[in-house]
Amino acid sequence: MKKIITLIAAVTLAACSAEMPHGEGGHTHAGHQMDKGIVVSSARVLPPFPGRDTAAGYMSITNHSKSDDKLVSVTSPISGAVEIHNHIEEDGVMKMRQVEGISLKAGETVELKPGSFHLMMFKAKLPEDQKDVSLTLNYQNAPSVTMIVPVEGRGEESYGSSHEGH
Ligand SMILES: [Cu+2]
Repeated sequence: MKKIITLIAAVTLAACSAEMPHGEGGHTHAGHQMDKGIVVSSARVLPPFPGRDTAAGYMSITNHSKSDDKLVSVTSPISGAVEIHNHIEEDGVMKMRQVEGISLKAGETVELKPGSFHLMMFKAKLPEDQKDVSLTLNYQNAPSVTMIVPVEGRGEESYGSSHEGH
């Protein structure tokens, strides 16, 4: 873990140095804050199945910045424990695993979707009439972002059993 942090720090430093020659006015922020940053799209929350209390979260994350970053944690007022998971194939069987975070390589898009990376929101408090959920995404380098995400199936057609198998 320490090794990874050092490596990313080195990459960020290199990106900052590369931007120095521009010498734009008001260049008081760190280099990575001057980029377009990280853009999240198609974010949605799948409510728990009847009798369950675990909600799932899906989205598409694009890192438009020049340096690699990482989604390290997610928080939400509806759940005291939001975990980042991945599905990994082991001996031909798909297994779900909690992961430390999701690497967001510069210029690349990562999809959180069924059968791949996803968010698990345990003990979710999501009343029937609640149509959206606040999610805060915490990155290793970029500033944290809080966004309002629609609850799937509430106000539009549901994908139904897309998170089956949990
Ligand atoms: Cu999961």
